[in-house]
Amino acid sequence: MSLASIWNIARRDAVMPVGALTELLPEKHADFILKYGKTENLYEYVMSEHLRISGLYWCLTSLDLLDKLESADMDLIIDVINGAKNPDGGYGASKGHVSHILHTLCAVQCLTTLKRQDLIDVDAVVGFVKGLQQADGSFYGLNEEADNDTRFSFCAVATLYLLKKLEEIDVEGVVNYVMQCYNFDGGFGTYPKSESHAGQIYCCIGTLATTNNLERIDINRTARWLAERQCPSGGLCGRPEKLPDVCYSWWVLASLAIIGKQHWIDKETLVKFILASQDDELGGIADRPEDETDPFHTVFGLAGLSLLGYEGLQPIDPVFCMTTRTLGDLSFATKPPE
Ligand code: 3PZ
Ligand code: ZN
Repeated sequence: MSLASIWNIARRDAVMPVGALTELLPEKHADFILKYGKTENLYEYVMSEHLRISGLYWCLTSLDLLDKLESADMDLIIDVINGAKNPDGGYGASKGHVSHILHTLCAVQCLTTLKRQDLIDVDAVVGFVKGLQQADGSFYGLNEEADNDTRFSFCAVATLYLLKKLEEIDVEGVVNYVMQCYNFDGGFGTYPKSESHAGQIYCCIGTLATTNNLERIDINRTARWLAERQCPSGGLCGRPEKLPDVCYSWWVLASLAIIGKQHWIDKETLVKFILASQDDELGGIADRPEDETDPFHTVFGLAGLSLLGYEGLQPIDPVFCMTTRTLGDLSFATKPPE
């Protein structure tokens, strides 16, 4: 017996339930998503107000993946998004909330998916995003809060890319800041010198891909860090010693797909892990088997299955987590690998 296999026994992992689901339940997931927006349940209402625009993005992209976009209530969604628009050019989580780069990206993603980019005041959004860039190239998430997290660099770059306005910011500055967060282990952290984390790696690789700078990293070293996140259950985790989670199957797998190394993880066991995280009664996908489902893990579970070539789902773009059909010529994706 090798030391590596002893280590694997001791490793933290999820338990795969006996009799777990092995087929996708697309109709259940469409029902779950469509019902979610309508529930007046207090907990969901409170959560959804602070997350409303990103929640809409998770729901709309789930429906787009399931080819059920036409069942969404377009007029209501557009009202909610327009209501979240602020005079500074950005979008808040919902009406009356301050503008944030994450919700601004989600608003642009939703309106792109609905083919209503015409509702965006492009110059105003560009002005808001430009105003968040700092002298070192990094981005704040919102005005008046000094936090230059690399996630905000990606949100800024992705927002402008989708509006074909990338040249409006200091792109070389963004890339230099992201490269300051590149670690010796091949990963990326939140700030210069901070620990590698899969969510941050996705954002930094997405930033490099969108700006055509992937050659700045050692692809094999980064792919190795990512591939090591697969647990024996098949699920992927976000950092060493953490439990696998369906949303990390997206952050890790999409990062590998962007750098052309998706085949470094075991496809069959990952598909099984995601399918086992479905709820066959309520619909939706959870972070791991037998947990409660939510729209966030539903969209990233479906998107992961789509990247893995699971049949019956629309092809997904690994950088933007939007369907390639929606993105058209804005998409980075090629065909899913066999
Ligand atoms: C979840 N947010 O801060 S959150 C999110 N998490 O807004 C949405 N995997 O408690 C939902 N964990 C569920 N629907 C969870 C979005 C987090 C991520 C928490 C999570 C996911 C494990 C613990 C951060 C893009 C945007 C935001 C995030 C990541 C990527 C929560 C806890 C946190 C949040 C929302 C609800 C249910 C849903
Ligand atoms: Zn998760």
